[in-house]
Amino acid sequence: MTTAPRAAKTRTVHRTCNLCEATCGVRIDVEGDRVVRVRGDDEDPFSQGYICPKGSTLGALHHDPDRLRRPLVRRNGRLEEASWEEAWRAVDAGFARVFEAHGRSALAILVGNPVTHHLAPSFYLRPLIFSSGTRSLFTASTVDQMPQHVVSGLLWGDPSAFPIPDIDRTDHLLMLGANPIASNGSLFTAPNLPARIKAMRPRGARLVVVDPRRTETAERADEHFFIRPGTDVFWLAALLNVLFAEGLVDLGRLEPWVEGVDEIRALVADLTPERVAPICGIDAATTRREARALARAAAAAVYGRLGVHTVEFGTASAWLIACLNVLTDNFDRPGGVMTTSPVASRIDDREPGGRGWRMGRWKSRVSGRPEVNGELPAACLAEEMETEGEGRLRAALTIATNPVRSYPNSDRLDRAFADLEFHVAVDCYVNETTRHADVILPPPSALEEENYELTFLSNAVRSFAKYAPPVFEREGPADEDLYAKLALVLRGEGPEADPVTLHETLVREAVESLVGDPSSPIGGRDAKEILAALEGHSPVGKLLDLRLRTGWQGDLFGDKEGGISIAKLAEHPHGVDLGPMVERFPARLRTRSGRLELAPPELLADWKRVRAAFDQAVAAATAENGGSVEERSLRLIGRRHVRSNNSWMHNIEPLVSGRSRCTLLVHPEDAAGRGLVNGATCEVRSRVGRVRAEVETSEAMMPGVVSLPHGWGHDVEGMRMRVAKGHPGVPSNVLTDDARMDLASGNAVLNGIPVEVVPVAS
Ligand SMILES: Nc1nc2c(c(=O)[nH]1)N[C@H]1C(S)=C(S)[C@@H](COP(=O)(O)OP(=O)(O)OC[C@H]3O[C@@H](n4cnc5c(=O)[nH]c(N)nc54)[C@H](O)[C@@H]3O)O[C@H]1N2
Ligand SMILES: Nc1nc2c(c(=O)[nH]1)N[C@H]1C(S)=C(S)[C@@H](COP(=O)(O)OP(=O)(O)OC[C@H]3O[C@@H](n4cnc5c(=O)[nH]c(N)nc54)[C@H](O)[C@@H]3O)O[C@H]1N2
Ligand code: SF4
Ligand SMILES: [Mo]
Repeated sequence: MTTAPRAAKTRTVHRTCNLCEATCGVRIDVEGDRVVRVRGDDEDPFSQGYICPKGSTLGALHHDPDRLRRPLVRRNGRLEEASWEEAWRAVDAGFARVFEAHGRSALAILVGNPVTHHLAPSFYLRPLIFSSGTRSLFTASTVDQMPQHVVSGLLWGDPSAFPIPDIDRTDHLLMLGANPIASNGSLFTAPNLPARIKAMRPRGARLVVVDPRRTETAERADEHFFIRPGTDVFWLAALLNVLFAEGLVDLGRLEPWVEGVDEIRALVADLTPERVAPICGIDAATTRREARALARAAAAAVYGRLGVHTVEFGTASAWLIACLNVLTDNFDRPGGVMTTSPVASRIDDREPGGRGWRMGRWKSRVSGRPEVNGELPAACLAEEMETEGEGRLRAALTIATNPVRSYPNSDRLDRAFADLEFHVAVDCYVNETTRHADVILPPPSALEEENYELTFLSNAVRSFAKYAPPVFEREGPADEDLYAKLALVLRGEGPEADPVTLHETLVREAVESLVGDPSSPIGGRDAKEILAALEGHSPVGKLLDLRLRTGWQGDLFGDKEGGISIAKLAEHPHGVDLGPMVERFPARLRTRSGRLELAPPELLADWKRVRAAFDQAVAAATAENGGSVEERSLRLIGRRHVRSNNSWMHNIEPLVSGRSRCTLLVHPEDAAGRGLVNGATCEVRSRVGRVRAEVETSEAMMPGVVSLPHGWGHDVEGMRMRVAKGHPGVPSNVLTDDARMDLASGNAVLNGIPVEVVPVAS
């Protein structure tokens, strides 16, 4: 045994946890090549020492023996370890075969959630997709937040400018369909939300939560209202109705810039709190009180997230939420909702106006669904794989995604994957999806990479920057080498192609475009000088440094003393805080009109669908038989738990130990009416599938609503995740229906699924 004195070998590093959107600072104690302890970083000014149970397992993830370190290649039907050379030859040959037989449009590229937590994909995915020549791109966005992209794109012309609730300064936060105590926030990066929420009450601010389950967040709120799943859009309309009816509309500073107020008034004119009450389950007096509270608060924010986006009227809901914020003078105002000013971005606000934003530049082959942000709906993937004809998807490149657990109607998708001719996965596990792959290329572990949460620091309530170098030496290629090589192989340059060629091109092009742009802060400078200043960094390091140094807080390569660069951030291992969100409108408007378009034609057109559903719901509610069978069925929603992360962290023992969390929550009255017993097994049936789950009766559920978490169901042939297999749970997306969609954005419907629940005889 070589047990040197502990103190001599221990080092402590600081970085940002990359597991969810919260960007918590962590302190990692390392001995040799082992992580011995992960704690919250008390000196991180943004997260202030907070850490959740997932963050503490960063070491366990790195050391997980099931995490892939070498490529796997299918030989005689079985995935076996191979050299990188062999893996690249197999990738090249497989793609070439498919392209020759069916053309490039036969390839689907699927991108999942974890890519947003790594630097390389931020810079390399776009060239990779471009090299592939396919338009069949699917990402987690259409099982998540696509409605918000559409609303941001159409209303203010920038699909990635999200309205972020300014939690630290608000007086009233109305939160719908979000449970940040479990999720730690989404499109709302604010580490340590438990403390931020707790800080509201002492300063007299109120938190109101609207959710069909009395969640962990609802428990901490001043008020909680149950709402029937999928009906938020009607309730939001009723809030707007009250604002108009009671003369509470106030556009404030942005008044000269807002278009479409009369259209919104007309839209909601007959949707009174009284009319929507029986549909939503929120009584009229409460609705009126809440509308007045929003209008009267010194600063209020309305925030809706997953539970209002992943429903049939996700876009309409996101739209009305934006309208509420604008019409109560709470848009782009401290304490309301604001857009962010990320350190790694320029602030190009000169004057309102721009090229606008549009969707539908191409359509999906089978159902004709429009692209949004260059993507097709996840809910269309299976039909695109199954349906014969020109353009049928026959191959897949899956990158950090587990669609067989994350997408709706997942059993159908499982079969479609099994039937593909070729599948390459970039993934660290052999899981429900990657077990179908012909080649799996493992990425480096997060601790082997540089760390800057580029995506989520762009959605943060404060302008914050934090950079950390890798903790450990890499065992395999860098993430950017992997993406660059994939791009080159897809382009047809063969398995020997050298990624360095793409690295150099990307950096050179990025520099040239900035120095060639007179409006850029380094416009007119010498490209050679800038390139020389970036030397010494890795390829992604160069691209990041360029973004930081030309950002609004950047050092402009010597022109601004004390400005931000990687070198500067290296002097501040706990991060640099540059203040709260700031007002950016009207200058930030990028619509063609240069106005804030509250009533864009695309959304007015979609409203017909909303109205039809409302009229139908009213008819059903007043029908003597109590409505159609569908109306009487239970509605299934999901839920998150702080020890889970979508589908992939169940292989870490401390996160799954103890009682199974994958239970069907049922209100005791619903249970009694159906003979369901706490702890017993039931069968949950939907239009597309059925699963067996353990019943857990809970008063926290709204009657008529049941809840099953997603991301479970690990007991399948061919998976190589030993811990997860011992805690399998059941897959909820077997029940979600790919025929339902938020048609305005293509987003999948994952909440409010009609289900029947019956006891299973033991
Ligand atoms: N019913 C229901 N379904 C849902 C949801 C829901 O609430 N209810 N939520 C939806 C949402 S919000 C989302 S974002 C999606 C998520 O959908 P996905 O992104 O498809 O799913 P994840 O479970 O995050 O799977 C991540 C995959 O990346 C791999 N991975 C982990 N780290 C890395 C890495 O560093 N590099 C690479 N290359 N791979 C890595 C994991 O092994 C896993 O295969 O699921 C959606 N599906
Ligand atoms: N611990 C943990 N953290 C995570 C994740 C995780 O899996 N685990 N996933 C990450 C990802 S990818 C994302 S996108 C975020 C999501 O983060 P959040 O947006 O906070 O999502 P959830 O925690 O799923 O909360 C959604 C809430 O919507 C409610 N809901 C369902 N249907 C409706 C409805 O029709 N109306 C209303 N008003 N409410 C409804 C549900 O009961 C649930 O409480 O979390 C991220 N953080
Ligand atoms: S809340 Fe998110 S970022 Fe913070 S420690 Fe947990 S997983 Fe990591
Ligand atoms: Mo997500």
